[in-house]
Amino acid sequence: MKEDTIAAISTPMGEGGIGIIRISGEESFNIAKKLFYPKSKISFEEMKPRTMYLGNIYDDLEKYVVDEVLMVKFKAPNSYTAEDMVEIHSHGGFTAVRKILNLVLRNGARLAQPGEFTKRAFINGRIDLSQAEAVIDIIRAKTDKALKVAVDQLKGKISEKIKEIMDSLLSVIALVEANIDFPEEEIPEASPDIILKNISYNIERLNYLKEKAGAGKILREGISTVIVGKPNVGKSSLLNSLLMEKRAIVTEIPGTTRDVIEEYINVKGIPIKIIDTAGIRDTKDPVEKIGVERAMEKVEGAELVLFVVDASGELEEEDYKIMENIKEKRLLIIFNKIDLGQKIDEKKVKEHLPGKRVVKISALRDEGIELLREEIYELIVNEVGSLEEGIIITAQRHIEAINKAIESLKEAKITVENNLPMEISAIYIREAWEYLGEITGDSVKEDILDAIFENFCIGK
Ligand SMILES: Nc1nc2c(ncn2[C@@H]2O[C@H](COP(=O)(O)OP(=O)(O)OP(=O)(O)O)[C@@H](O)[C@H]2O)c(=O)[nH]1
Ligand SMILES: [Mg+2]
Repeated sequence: MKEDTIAAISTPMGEGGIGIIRISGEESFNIAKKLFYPKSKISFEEMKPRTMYLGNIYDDLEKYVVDEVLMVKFKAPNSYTAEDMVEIHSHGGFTAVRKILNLVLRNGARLAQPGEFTKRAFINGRIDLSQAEAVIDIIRAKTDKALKVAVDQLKGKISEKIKEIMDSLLSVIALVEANIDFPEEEIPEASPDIILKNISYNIERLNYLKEKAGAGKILREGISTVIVGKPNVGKSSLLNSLLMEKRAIVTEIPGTTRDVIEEYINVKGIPIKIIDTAGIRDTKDPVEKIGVERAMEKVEGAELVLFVVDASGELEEEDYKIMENIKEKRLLIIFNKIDLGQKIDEKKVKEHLPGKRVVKISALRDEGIELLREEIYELIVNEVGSLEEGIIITAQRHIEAINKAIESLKEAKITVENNLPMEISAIYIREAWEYLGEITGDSVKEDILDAIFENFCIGK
């Protein structure tokens, strides 16, 4: 089936040095030819692929030069989508790029859907599905480490591992089927022993990938971390210190922060989504009350809580109430305002929050912040394991597919152990193969595809 020709602006909206319009499909060259007039007066056909040419984009109806641009053509299959493609690099900004896109559309292209260029790269077999997904992870990576994991995925490292396992499963399926179809022939026997060995080995390999997935999810999505405490203890000051920026309003008036403030920080490669909240107390002020409710909601959903107390004062009723609410969470206790001397009873705090670590800081003077970052890192790495070596699965979709494949293989194992006919085992093994194929795109359904590419931006 022939695909139509699509076009979109691939750079972000707004002022910039350049803006890029991308065209992909059969008509790309024809459309570009009508609009682009090279300075060097050579014909469109004479232009070499993958080479930039300077020229003008000319509005053929209104008869005027829209912009001076650079144009490059890519001949199929050597392009991002594996189709004929053209990129027009115009001056950035709101008008020129849009105007050129409109010209391209008027001359026969249709506006691309989000992720459609990457989807075509997948459909045309240039990349597999996990590689296509990596593209969006690269765009969204919040730290260097997250970027590295996504680039590994783009290079196909995850698909490689998964395909190895799929091939190994396929070899057993083939063996079983050969034994069923040609029982008389001289082929290796599909003994229960061989099948069991294969299944167990592949379950082990999948479990290994799964174990590392916790770290992957964190690298991809970050850890949502809520700063809580009663009013005026220095929560917003702590947020500002961690961000190294005066992001939140700080005053000596209790109840300053009303709304929830969210920002990302990078703690040794781990993206931390840090959330400042309203100080928690009983209040009659209707606005502050909503703030307190929102703070409590954020604590519910948090993966890490930074509980801030004013170490220069005594524990108060509100502190006890908050501690009661958060004691089950992954948590660090922050003694703030340590520059004023420590008056708080450390033993009492630890009694109420057993097993949790205390970090002493002065948000005002930026003291102890580096130590706090270390503590955050240690806490996370201790629980999810190293983020360093090996292949890391990051996408929830992949984790689910691996889980389902493991379940199917376990079923297969049971059937072999109970001496059921080999055909039955083969059905389960094939099921596992198909689940894994959802990761690479070998056996993926249309609705899953749509859901994946919907996440992309237009022009990618
Ligand atoms: N001495 C000292 N003062 C601090 C420190 N951290 C914050 N403060 C002061 O404490 C006051 C309250 O700070 P905020 O950061 O606004 O406190 P908060 O917890 O966000 O307060 P609410 O938003 O009202 O809940 C301000 O006057 C800060 O300057 C610290 O480490 N030492
Ligand atoms: Mg505040």
